[in-house]
Amino acid sequence: MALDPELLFKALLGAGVKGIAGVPCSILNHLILEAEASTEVDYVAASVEGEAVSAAAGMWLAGGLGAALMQNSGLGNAVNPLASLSIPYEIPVLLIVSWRGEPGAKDAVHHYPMGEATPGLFDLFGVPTTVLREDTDLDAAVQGAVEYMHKERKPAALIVPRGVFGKGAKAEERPAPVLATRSPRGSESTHFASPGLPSRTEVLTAWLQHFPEALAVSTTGYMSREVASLERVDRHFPMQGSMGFAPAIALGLCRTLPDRSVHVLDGDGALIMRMGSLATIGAVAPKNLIHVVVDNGTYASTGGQLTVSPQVDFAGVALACGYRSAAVCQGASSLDEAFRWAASESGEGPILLHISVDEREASGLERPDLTPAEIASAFRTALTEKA
Ligand SMILES: Cc1ncc(C[n+]2csc(CCOP(=O)(O)OP(=O)(O)O)c2C)c(N)n1
Repeated sequence: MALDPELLFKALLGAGVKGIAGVPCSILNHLILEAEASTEVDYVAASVEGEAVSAAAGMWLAGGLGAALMQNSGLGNAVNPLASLSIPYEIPVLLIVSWRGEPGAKDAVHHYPMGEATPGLFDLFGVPTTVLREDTDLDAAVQGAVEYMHKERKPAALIVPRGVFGKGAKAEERPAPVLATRSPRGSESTHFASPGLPSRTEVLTAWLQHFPEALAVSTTGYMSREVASLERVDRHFPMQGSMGFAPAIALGLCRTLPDRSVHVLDGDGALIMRMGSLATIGAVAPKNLIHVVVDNGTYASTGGQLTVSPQVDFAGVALACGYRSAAVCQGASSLDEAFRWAASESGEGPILLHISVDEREASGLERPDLTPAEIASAFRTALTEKA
């Protein structure tokens, strides 16, 4: 007899899963409908599978427990945050992955290569898997995976083959998308301008003065090194790895801690890599998110190669995606005014502040002394103690 997706959903709730972020697969449709309809779990429709893993990681960092749901076709999109965030930072994330193209089972031809590779991919990264079959005890499977995750502080995966789930009760209940309410807001950003651009150091120094108590996630590369060198506090998460997914981690924090103001310190290269996060954040619209983009027009951390950011109006894109307000700051002596604006808008987010900087770099930025796992632990403790 087929498994009931509602029972899997209940097993997830019973094991303490508080949030799910995912990209759909038809095999997981009923589980998603359960999650969307439930008030007991927070469901985030992610733009890409790596964003789902990163948002679920953010949920754990904020003291909760998150699951990332995806089709195995999207495993490739999830590998980077799995390999460079969840595993090295020891952030448990429950992966719920459908299994298209399972060897020996009938499926569309384009699913077979990934279907064959799927168990091996998890093995490569040392992620234990449980394949759900029709006779699986769902409570035991989910509990087992979650206990392992808590004990080992590692991700674990539930693999869902085609056909094991019957039709759930919620299939007809999803509300229709409300396309008629869309309104383009691309031209409403605020501008702060003055001669001469600041350096990243000047931006971060001003940011620390304006937001001395902020919780923050900073992006891969020099940004995280520089924040940590200016002020190393546990409520900053100087992320390395998972390039482009600092906003997704912050989204997970925002959903779990809706009363805390959460800042993202992003780079132009990183944001361009994962622009879909603007759409996800715009739709979820966390009021407590402040997204600061420090734009030097380059990938400074890898030697200063040019990005395509001069063509990109990040504030306009953010507004068009549903951010509540956005501003552009071009000028060293406009920084204070821009951060005062951000402070005045905080609580009415998501907001984005796009700051142009020149290419001056601080010298001798060291990597943090702590291991990634120690940084993640300290961050989680700082957030949960004060929440
Ligand atoms: C997925 C991935 N691709 C590439 C890299 C290498 N990398 C690390 S930092 C970085 C540049 C980031 O550029 P940006 O976000 O503009 O910040 P900046 O270095 O200019 O401060 C790159 C390409 C990486 N770590 N991960």
